[in-house]
Amino acid sequence: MPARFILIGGFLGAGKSTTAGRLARHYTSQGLRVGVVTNDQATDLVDTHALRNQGYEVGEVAGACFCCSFNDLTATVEAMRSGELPDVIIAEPVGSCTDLVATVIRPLASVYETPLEIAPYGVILKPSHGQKILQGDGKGGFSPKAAYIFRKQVEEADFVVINRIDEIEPDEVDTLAAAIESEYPGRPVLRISAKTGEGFEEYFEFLQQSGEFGQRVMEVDYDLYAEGEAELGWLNCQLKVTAESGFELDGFLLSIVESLHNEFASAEAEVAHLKAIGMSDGNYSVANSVSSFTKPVLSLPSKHSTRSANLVVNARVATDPTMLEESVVSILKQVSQTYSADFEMETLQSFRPGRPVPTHRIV
Ligand SMILES: Nc1nc2c(ncn2[C@@H]2O[C@H](COP(=O)(O)OP(=O)(O)O)[C@@H](O)[C@H]2O)c(=O)[nH]1
Ligand SMILES: [Mg+2]
Repeated sequence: MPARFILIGGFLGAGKSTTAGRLARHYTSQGLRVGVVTNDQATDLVDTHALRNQGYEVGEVAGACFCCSFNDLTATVEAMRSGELPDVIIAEPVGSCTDLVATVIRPLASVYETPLEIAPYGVILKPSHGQKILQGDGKGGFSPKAAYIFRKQVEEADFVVINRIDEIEPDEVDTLAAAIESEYPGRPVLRISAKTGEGFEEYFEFLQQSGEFGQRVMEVDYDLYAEGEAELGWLNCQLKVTAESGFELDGFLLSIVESLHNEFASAEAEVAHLKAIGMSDGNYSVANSVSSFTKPVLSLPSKHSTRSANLVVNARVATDPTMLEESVVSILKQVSQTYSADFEMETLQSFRPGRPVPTHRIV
């Protein structure tokens, strides 16, 4: 049996990683071997650490997106389980990527020599993104170029998944589903909460279908796409935090994300995603902010206090990467001081994503 390949599309902060964890748990509980592949333009991914800490086999394609480092994607797939393919491969692309049918799915089907069974390609939506872009609601938050990428993501999907239904009223979900159906006819719309698990039975069933999926090749204006991606400043860093008298991991992480969130809100720099993971003695906490308009949350508390922890912070914000780096470093200093802790920066990268140049583009 060829391995089933499930690509989880969706914008930054849509809920892809949370969904990947839930799918992985589901297939693992059925006795299937699951491999997850994460992806980013830089190394040190919160997502990779978060999924590994859940006990999954995670391969990472770091340094460029799947489309631009296609051979790294296939090599990562090969390397999982020492060359023996898992039964299910769950892949999470970079949230600002689109054109994945032509540059990832089609090449996997026709260039990659190992046969894979391509599952229906679903794109996850965060309702507030959908409402802003497809229903034209609400203030700011999306530049026209970012909105272009978002729309293209939906256009190439086999089906669309409205996430976070735990947070919104059913009639709001209906309105959003109607907006998707009217703008993109023929895409089935599923409704889930990756947080509570609601709607996943239907999602699992949907993914089990066999057929000709991942075929919606589309036209993409690569200039607009590149400009949209380059509006974001990108930062990944890894650090070690120590405090002689100990510190609370949850509070520390949430303080970092909240302080960054507030700083960018006052600078009117739109947050696309801020995330931080803290790991210590087998415990881990995760904190997230997914927009300037929603409250930062401790997505995963550890209730752990420690004298030392390893942290990874990833920030994608519509601002200059130099300013982003200054803000992150200064907030890490402030928060450490508040907790009477010290930190040592181990790696730090900040940049604007370069123009996407896909390895293959099969139309
Ligand atoms: N309330 C709620 N929060 C969610 C849901 N799915 C994801 N989140 C939260 O949204 C944030 C971003 O999720 P993540 O999976 O990292 O998004 P990604 O960037 O698409 O991978 C995290 O804080 C998650 O805990 C959901 O269904 N409901
Ligand atoms: Mg993610």
